[in-house]
Amino acid sequence: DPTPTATPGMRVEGGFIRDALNREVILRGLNFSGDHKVPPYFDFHTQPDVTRMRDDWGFNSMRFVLEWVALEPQRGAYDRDYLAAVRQRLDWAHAAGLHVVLDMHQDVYGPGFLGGNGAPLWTCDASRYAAFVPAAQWFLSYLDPNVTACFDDLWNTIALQDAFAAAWAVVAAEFADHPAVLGFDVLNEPYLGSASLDGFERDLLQPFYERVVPAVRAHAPHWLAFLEPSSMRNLGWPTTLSPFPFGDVVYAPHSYDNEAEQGMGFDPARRQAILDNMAALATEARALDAALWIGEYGGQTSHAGIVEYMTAELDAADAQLAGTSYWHYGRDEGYGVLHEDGTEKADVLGVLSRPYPQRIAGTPTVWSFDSVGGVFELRFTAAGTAAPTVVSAPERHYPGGPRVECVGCTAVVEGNQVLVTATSQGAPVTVRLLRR
Ligand code: 9MR
Repeated sequence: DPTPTATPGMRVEGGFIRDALNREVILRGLNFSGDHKVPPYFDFHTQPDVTRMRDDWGFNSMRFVLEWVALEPQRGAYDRDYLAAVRQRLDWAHAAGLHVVLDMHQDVYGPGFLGGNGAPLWTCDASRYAAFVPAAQWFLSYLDPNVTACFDDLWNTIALQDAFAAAWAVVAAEFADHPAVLGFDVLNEPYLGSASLDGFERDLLQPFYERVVPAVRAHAPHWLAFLEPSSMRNLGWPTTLSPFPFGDVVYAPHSYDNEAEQGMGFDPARRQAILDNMAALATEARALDAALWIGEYGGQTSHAGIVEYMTAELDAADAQLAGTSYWHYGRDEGYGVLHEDGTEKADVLGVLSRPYPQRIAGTPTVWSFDSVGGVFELRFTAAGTAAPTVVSAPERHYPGGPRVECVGCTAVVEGNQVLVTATSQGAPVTVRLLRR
């Protein structure tokens, strides 16, 4: 199997996720969100919707939104039906050959705050929910003093952190042996509450991660830890996280353009800022001895500049040899890749579904994709000649399969994948995919 999806043997080393054959693993995929945030905590997806991610679009992974409130609606009472429904979707992912990163999601703390999701009601004082006044734009609700107070409680109450870790441990015990699960994204967009910009990550978030990750790994020792910086990173503040006392860490920031997030569309003049920020994120990942994976990037698909915006994001991720997960696999007129009627948003999917190396058997130096000419090029130094390098070559860019030029290698096209074998160990390899 050229693209094994079973997780045993996956680890992080030298800035990359690596498989059991020591190949770099590059994740490209979509977020499963939308109605994952609200009861009954799943969206429209059926098994064929999962299968098409690989077959139609060439993705190899998904970030799967979990809700603490769904898992533990009452303190200490875990919802087994919820876990069973999650398992069914993990089974679909595995059958489709997709890796899954489980994400304990939250926006604006929890559903106690209108428009929020994540933490169960019992985790904060009811008076906080009652006094909350929602802001005009959902993310501005973070500034409400009651939301801040609940986050402050979380960051300063060890018993609450232990409850959060215990909930994660239930997930880990349940799915430790599930072959689709690659790892866990401890908490979506951690918000600093009233802590200082400088001190939050160092004094509160870092110890929180160092408490939760071992609790999860007590049950699922091989799960990679996908760790996000403070949500202030989205606004451009560099992270102050420092190397962790455990390994197998993937740095998991998000990449958004702030003006686009505020609903103003994307000004193509901001392309360079996306590239520069991605380079800074890669530097931060290296300092943490972590791989880099952008757990969210995405935009309102009907707003101006969406094609330029998403092209900039993927060009930037390619330049840093990073993984990505688009926000989101929804059926809506917002960020979703499908319209409300279920048809594809062809312009957006035309950008997202593009060639990338899924596995690299060697040391990658560079890859890039010219979406206008349809030319993909990957260069690497071959580690050996046994396991193939695998390149995703989506049908929409290469109808009938790509034409392949190989220097220092041989290539076989199998469906929408190209399997590349180096002719000699240590040799420089160049693979080029071209339209027929
Ligand atoms: O796209 C999502 C939007 O429809 C919701 O109203 C909002 C609040 O739940 O969340 C948006 O998704 C955000 C995600 O949860 C966190 N990172 C930024 C995403 C896009 O704004």
